[in-house]
Amino acid sequence: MSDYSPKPENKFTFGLWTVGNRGADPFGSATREHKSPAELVRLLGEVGAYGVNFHDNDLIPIDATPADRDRIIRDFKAALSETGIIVPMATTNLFSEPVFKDGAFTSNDPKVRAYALQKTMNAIDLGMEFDAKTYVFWGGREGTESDSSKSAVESIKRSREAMNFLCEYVLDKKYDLKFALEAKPNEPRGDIYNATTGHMLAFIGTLDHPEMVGVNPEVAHEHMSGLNFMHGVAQAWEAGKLFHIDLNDQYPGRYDQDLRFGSRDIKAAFYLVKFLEDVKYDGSRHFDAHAYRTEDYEGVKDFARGCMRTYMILKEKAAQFNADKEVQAVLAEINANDGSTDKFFGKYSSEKASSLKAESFDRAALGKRGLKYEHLDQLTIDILLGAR
Ligand code: GCO
Ligand code: MN
Ligand code: MN
Repeated sequence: MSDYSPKPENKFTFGLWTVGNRGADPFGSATREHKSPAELVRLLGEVGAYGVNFHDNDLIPIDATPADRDRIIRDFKAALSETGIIVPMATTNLFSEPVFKDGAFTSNDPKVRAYALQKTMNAIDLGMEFDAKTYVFWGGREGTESDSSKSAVESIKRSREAMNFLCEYVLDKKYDLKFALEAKPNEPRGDIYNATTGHMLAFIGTLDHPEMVGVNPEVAHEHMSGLNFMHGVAQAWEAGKLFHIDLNDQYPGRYDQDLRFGSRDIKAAFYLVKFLEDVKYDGSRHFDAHAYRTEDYEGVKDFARGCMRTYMILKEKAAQFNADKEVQAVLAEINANDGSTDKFFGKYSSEKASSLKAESFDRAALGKRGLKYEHLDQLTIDILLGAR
């Protein structure tokens, strides 16, 4: 029997808001009692997680007194040192309070935009108290229901101005911190700006300090758009921008489900895990999901253990795929190269262009070749279903 238990090197992390989710939904109130941040850290310790992430107000309630703040931080730090759990990522809640009902950095009201910047600087300081290395920006309210209300161009400019300001803040304070931007197409807004990881990658290129800023793609957010998540992750990776990742699952076309990782689309989860392991991604594997509303805290532990276990099983399956002789033989055949066209690739020259234009290709023969992808896909399915 394989060992699927989580190891520190797997860097499995959970947000306080994930295992702390109390099961409320738009139609019903909480089904689980409140647990303090310190209690949640102990729960994470029990299931074998490596790290915990938080929004400023997951840790310190927005109206906490300085004395509350000190006590919460003291208890939280004690739980961290007791369990060995670290804080790799922090973020700001720029969505719960009514003040952010029309966005934070993109609000039409300059007072709201200024307050959002102030709140974020304070939240960055809080993250640095715990030595967080990545700071996530998820603009849940940065969008519209009606496009008569806000300018889409102005909103991008405002987002850019905010990111530039906050990058300078980090540089000014000499913090060792990188930003990771998380896209989502909708929910809670009707439509959210910079809707996909691809939009975010393009946006990052327009910032004053693009080197400080990467992305935090989330499975559910790309599946909501009907996109192939692994492709977005691969593009971010290739651009050197995969700074963090949010793992969960989601049926396309439904409400934001935040399902346990790998519980819906096993095949997509497999290609994702295989990708992350093949390229040796060494950042956090953050499970941004929550237990069903039906669960008590034992069920929350089942949920958290399940996220990590499925990842570990798929990691083993990826190794099996890579070691499978038949799979590798098909891949070698698909990628065969007799070298005869090598001279046409690489840097452009006008000689190369002329010789390529003079070359003749047997288009019909090239088009007739069967590629064996059906066979390869069935081999993959056999591996996933345990039939190989
Ligand atoms: C969501 C988002 C959030 C963010 C979190 C961190 O759909 O609600 O995924 O969970 O990831 O706010 O920035
Ligand atoms: Mn989400
Ligand atoms: Mn997320």
